[in-house]
Amino acid sequence: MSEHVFQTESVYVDIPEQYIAVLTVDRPKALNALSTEVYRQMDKAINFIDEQPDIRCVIVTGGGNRAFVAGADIAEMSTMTPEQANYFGFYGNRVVRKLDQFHCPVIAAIHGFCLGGGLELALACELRVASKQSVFAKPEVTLGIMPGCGGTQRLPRTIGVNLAKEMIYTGMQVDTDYMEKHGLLNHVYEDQESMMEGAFDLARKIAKNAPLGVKHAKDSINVGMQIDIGNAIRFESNCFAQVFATEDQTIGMRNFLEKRGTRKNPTPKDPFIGK
Ligand code: CO8
Repeated sequence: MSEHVFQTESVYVDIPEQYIAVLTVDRPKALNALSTEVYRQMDKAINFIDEQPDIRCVIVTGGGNRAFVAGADIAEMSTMTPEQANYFGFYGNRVVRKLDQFHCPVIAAIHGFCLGGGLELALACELRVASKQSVFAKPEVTLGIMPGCGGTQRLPRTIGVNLAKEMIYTGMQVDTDYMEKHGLLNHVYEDQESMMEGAFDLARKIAKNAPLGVKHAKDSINVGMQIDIGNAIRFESNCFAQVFATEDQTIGMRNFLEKRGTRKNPTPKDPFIGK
C-alpha cells in the first residue's frame, strides 16, 4: 500500500510531486458520500495541506472508480433535526469554503457520480476537469430537502440562473457533455486515467508560475466578482501593486529582459521562489 502523507479513515492526502497536493475522499462503501465525520476529516486534510511549504495547486478527487462524491450522507441526514441540519450545513459550508478561499488554486478532478453535496464540493473548487463517464445532478428536492452546501449560490453563478434552477427544481441528471457546454468544466477527458493526467497537467501549468501573482489574481477575481465594477477595479489595482513587493516580480521580469530560455539565449529561466 502506498504511503500517504496524511490519512484518516475516509480522506487522504498525497504530494506526488513538488508543489502539488492531492486530496482524495475515499469512502467506497458509500460512493464517497459526505457525512459530518467525512467533512471533519476533509477539514483536517485541508489544514494539513495549508501547513505544507510551497503547495501551489491542490487537486480534489474521489477514491475508487465509481464516484467523485455521490452527495451528502443520506443515512445520516435521514434522522437529523432542524438544529442538527443547521450544524451540518454550517460545518460543511465552513469546510468547502476553505477550498474556495485556499491560498492557491484548487482543481476538482471528477469521475463518476458527482451529485448533490458532491457537486457542491466541485463547485467550491475553482477549476474542474471530468471524465466522460461522469454524471451530475442536484437531486436534493427528490429526497424532500434542498441544496445546503452552497449549491443554490455557486451553481447559478457558474452555469447561469436558468439552467441552475432547472437542475435544482427537477433533480435531473446530466452528463459531462452537458456540463462542459454550460461552463462547469474546464476540460473533459475520455476516461478516469486521462482525466487525472489532465488535472496534473493543469496543476503543473499553474505551479510553474509566480505563486503570489496567482494568489493575488485569485483574490482579485473572487472578491471582484462579488462587488461593483468600480470597487473591483480599485481592489485589482491594490493587488497589482502588492505583487511588485515580491522577489518573483524581479525574477520574472529579469528572465524576460535577459531573454532567457530563448533560441538566442538558452540560459534557463530562474524559477519562481514564492516570495
Ligand atoms: N449517502 C449515503 N450512502 C450512499 C449515498 C449517499 N449520498 N450514495 C450512495 N450511497 C451508498 C448506497 O446506500 C449503497 O450502500 P449499500 O451498499 O450499503 O446499500 C452504496 O453507496 C452503493 O450505492 P448503490 O447500491 O445505490 O449504487 P448504484 O450503482 O445502484 O446507484 C447512485 C448509484 C445512483 C449514485 C445511488 O447510490 C444514489 O442515487 N445515491 C444517492 C445520490 C443522491 O441523491 N445524492 C444527493 C444526496 S442529498 C445531498 O447531497 C444534500 C447536500 C446538502 C449538504 C448540506 C450539508 C453540508
